[in-house]
Amino acid sequence: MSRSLFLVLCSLLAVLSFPVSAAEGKKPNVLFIAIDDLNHWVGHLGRNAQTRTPNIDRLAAEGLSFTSAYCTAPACNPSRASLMSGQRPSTTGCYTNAQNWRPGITEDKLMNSHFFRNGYRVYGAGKIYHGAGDRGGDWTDYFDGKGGNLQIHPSAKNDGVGGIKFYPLASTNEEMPDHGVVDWCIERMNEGGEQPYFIACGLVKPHMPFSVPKEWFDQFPLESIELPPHREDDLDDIPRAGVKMAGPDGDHAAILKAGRWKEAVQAYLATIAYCDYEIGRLLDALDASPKKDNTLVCLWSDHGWSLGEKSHWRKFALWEEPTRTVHIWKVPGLTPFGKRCDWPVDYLNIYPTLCSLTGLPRPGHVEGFDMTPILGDPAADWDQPAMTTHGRGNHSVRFGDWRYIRYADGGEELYDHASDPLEYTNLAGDPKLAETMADLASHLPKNEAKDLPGGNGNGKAGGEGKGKGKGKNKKKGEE
Ligand SMILES: [Ca+2]
Repeated sequence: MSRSLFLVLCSLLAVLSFPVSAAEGKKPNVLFIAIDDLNHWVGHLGRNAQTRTPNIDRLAAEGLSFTSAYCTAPACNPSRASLMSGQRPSTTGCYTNAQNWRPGITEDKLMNSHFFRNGYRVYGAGKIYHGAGDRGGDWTDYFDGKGGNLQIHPSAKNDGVGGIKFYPLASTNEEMPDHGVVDWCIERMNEGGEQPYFIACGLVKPHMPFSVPKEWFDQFPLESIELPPHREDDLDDIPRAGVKMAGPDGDHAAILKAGRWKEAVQAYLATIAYCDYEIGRLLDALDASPKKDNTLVCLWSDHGWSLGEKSHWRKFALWEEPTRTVHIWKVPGLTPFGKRCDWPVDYLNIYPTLCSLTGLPRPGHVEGFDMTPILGDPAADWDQPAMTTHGRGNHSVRFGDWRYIRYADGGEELYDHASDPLEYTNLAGDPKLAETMADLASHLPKNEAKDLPGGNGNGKAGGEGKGKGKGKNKKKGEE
């Protein structure tokens, strides 16, 4: 055999044996894409027929997309602190945006610290943790991606309705903060060197304000916009604590009064389309990279978003819209092309799965489950529930066809996704389903960590302030 043929065969074997090669010291690179406030409105999930996400759909076509992926907390700060530490909010006490997670989570426990201490070049950009400039743990380098002054387009009526902010920009794509974040990540991706990389690229769109260059709004003419499916009486069968989370007298009443529901939907779709464009630039760069075949991609968004379903807006609740997200893995040599996995999963599984795929030791504090078997075969057995917590004592369990919600005051909801995917009919009062509810409830956390300082964790208040924790500011200063 000629030497060159031998080398070709060797390199072919190395590619084919990935991710097994991780155990042999040739660790894969990790491209970790974090999106902010993107719910399940991506093309390939089919929940919203008008959304345009060709690049996210392309990644799904090249890998495995979870159709029932859920955040562990429906707010930026607790969701990200949980995902990056591998611990539930009920373990750490970080339940709200107003809390600093640090008293509850030591920085050596963070995923980026773990990769850094195990030989990776760990790069972060944009929003990985909550809050501008918050970059917990160890990083090789970090780019905060602060943008310049963005200009509102003259055609904008104003900046939105109350706390729901939406308007087109006169600025260009290149002036958007996410653009700089993606540019910086592409530069890191193209650096030489043998040391594997972990690039955490944190985009801040489609988070509010739903404001992107006007060209993106123009792709979604207002007269074509359809409202998301909803029922005006949907809250009638929901317990008091759930109605309080929905807050129908707040954002939704204001949007209805202003008559601008469709404009808000248009703006969210425009902002999603812009976000997808930036992700496309990142994926194009990876495709052109010589490290493409030894780089795994993990894409997630920190939680979902409601746009008027259950008379609710934003995240901060336990139903399908605020908790369900887009979650895609592309692992060369492991994930099948273009497959879907319908098992409910939550983001606690990301940390242990990344450890497994890269051959890193799994730290003892990490909760959650290694998803490697279902990444390779989405039909393989999986018997773990997905769980979401919003404020101390309020939880949602997704398991099989069911969603079970229990609030801190004992209020309950039960939905059968096989017959009611939009969660219109609360079955919690049906005595025939008492055993089902008890089974689902058995998965709830046995301990509820006390709230960390800085914010009321009962789900009623302090969820959105920037460290102020004042209940009266509930809908202000969202981040
Ligand atoms: Ca209902």
